[in-house]
Amino acid sequence: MVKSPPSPIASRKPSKVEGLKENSNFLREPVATEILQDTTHFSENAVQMLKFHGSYQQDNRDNRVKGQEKDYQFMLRTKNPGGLVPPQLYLALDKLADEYGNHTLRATTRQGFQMHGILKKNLKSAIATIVNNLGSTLGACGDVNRNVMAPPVPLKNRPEYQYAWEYAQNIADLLSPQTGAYYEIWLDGEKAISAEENPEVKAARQRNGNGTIIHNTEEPIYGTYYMPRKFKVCVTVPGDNSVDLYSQDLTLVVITNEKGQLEGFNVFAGGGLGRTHGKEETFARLADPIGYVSKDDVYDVVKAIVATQRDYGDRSDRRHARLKYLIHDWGVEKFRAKVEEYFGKPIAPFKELPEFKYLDFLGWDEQGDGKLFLGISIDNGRVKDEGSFQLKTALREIVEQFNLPIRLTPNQNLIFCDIAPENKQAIQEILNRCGIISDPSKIDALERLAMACPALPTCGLAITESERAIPGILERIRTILGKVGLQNEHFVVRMTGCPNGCARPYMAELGFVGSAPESYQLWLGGSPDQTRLALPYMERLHHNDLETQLEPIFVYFKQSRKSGESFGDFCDRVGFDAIREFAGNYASQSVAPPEITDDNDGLLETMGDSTTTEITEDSGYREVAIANTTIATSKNRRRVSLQDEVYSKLKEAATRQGKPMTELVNEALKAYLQNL
Ligand code: SRM
Ligand code: SF4
Repeated sequence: MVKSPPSPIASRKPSKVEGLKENSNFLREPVATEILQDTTHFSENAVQMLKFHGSYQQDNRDNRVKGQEKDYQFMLRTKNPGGLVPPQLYLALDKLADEYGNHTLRATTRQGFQMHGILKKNLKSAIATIVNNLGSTLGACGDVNRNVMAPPVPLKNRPEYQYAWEYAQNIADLLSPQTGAYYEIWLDGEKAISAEENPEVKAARQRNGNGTIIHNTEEPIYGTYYMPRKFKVCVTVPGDNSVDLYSQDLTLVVITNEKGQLEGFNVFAGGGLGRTHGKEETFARLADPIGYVSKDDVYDVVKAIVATQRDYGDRSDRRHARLKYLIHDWGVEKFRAKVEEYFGKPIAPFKELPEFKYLDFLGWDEQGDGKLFLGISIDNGRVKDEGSFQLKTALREIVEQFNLPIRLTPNQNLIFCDIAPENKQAIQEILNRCGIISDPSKIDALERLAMACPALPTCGLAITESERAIPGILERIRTILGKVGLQNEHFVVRMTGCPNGCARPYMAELGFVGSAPESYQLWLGGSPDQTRLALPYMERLHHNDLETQLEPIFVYFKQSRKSGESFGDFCDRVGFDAIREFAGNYASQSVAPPEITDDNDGLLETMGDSTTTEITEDSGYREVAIANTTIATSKNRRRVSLQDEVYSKLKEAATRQGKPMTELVNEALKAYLQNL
């Protein structure tokens, strides 16, 4: 029993966000007041509290113009335990993306959906629509338990997978904020009809396990101050690391007996990836094994871990507030001992587990009950229609016609579940018509395994490009591999626009972490199954230097790898000193410089803080790159010369409209060409 748990904000000077939580009346204010105001955006204080409701205030950074108001818009994130998206919710999201958003949906790295580009005036209607269609955004962001992850594959004949789904849902319910604020603000006080809560979960929430509960508040588990920081949980099964289990605050691994009956859970805690460049005291950390609990005790141990972090987590420095720092500072023994005080008994020793493997479940397969599932790869999670590639249309048609539930995967892909075999052909025809590849062996393996975070233009924290850059970077990596005779090689590449680690780059075999405009910190040595942290090999790799830097490493890999050894395992085994020495002595086999180096001797014009338009000067003519605005799509760029006079007018119009010049040129040309 914890005799007198400390007041969560008693220790050092609490951070500003702690004060905002205290004054929010359980997440109501200032959001409730400001949502009624006819403005384009919320105050800074309201923005902090809005996160708990599942929304971020953002602005389109491509459209920033000095001296003008930002192009404010909102991101909404759904919470889908185990990635489950019922068909009704999917259709509602698809429609909302067109009505209020930017016509795309984005499957996230934690099995949720994000929608970007929503205006403040439409936020209430969008959230209400989501809730009325069996979804929720409550607690998708903010200092609470985030979406609970679980392996997405619907293997109906593997009971451990069913338990993982069940407990992911139950733990999400257990730790869901109890405040009425969400329904008051977004649904005028009407609680949406949702499935009856599991009575066991309800009882567990109220049970006063040795100080885990805070009495007489709207939030029995969280109390007035909620958590010191975000808190991330996953539930998985032995051997299945589709969830990146070592990167979570709390991981439960289902343990069954020989008959497939649930016995209990192994518990890991203290994983987390966010860090800040140049601040050694922030770091990515793998979760530690803590022990084993029987199934009857699982809610109490979860509450005990949450209470330990709630009461002892750092509330003065948000950079040091995640559970990983508490465990790092205390050590596992002290942490376990404190958890046991809240838990009321010792935690049993960890049960032996088989090795964890990364699995992605793409393509057609049987789910073990006579039905089929279909895993579809989504590049960086972006569901959109573009030219002959009509993914958004295909997914909508499939859900409309066959009413299929979806499981989002932790790798930004999705799985259609419960497909009657007789519908396979019709579904395949829709995919073929919409240009969607369903056979995973036909997808480039680098692309299949890769992930990138959204970064520019929506993410306010992005230092450089990620989602828009990775296609070009992967293609260039593929070219280098081909050049050095590794054409069939593949490994896990992940990219983020800043060190926060949203696409979990520190677990990749080759990680790119935005460190300056157009530059990335390079991380090497993670394992193909995401069971080991990578390490920073290079602080700042300008994208132009990709070939020069990677070619020697790939050549060394080719020459010195053991049979069947993966790229990440190789880098980990030989170590960075050896790689650097080899690279230092390496005479280039002259990989052709990428087109972009030739392109880049022009002047880069920046709007706001993102590079948007590339222009070269040429005696009386200016050249404007006609394509997307990113470095990586440069291979798709075509250069067109404009007369000075036209160029000046274009520039003026772009400034006036707050749009990049490339966008205006593309719009104008499209309109003109249509009429030809
Ligand atoms: Fe993340 C902040 C996107 C998974 C670590 N993350 C953000 C914000 C909200 C930016 C902001 O604070 O202004 C990003 C919104 C960008 C945009 O325009 O949409 C953002 N994070 C994402 C998503 C959408 C990336 C994706 O490619 O899918 C993921 C949403 C998951 C979900 O559905 O809940 C996402 N973020 C992650 C993960 C991976 C995970 O959870 O498995 C991490 C690393 C794991 C971890 O938490 O340690 C992650 N995001 C962060 C951090 C750093 C946290 C830290 O401990 O330091 C921030 C910044 C912060 O919290 O201050 C952040
Ligand atoms: Fe934004 Fe950084 Fe997360 Fe990418 S990693 S979405 S740039 S916060």
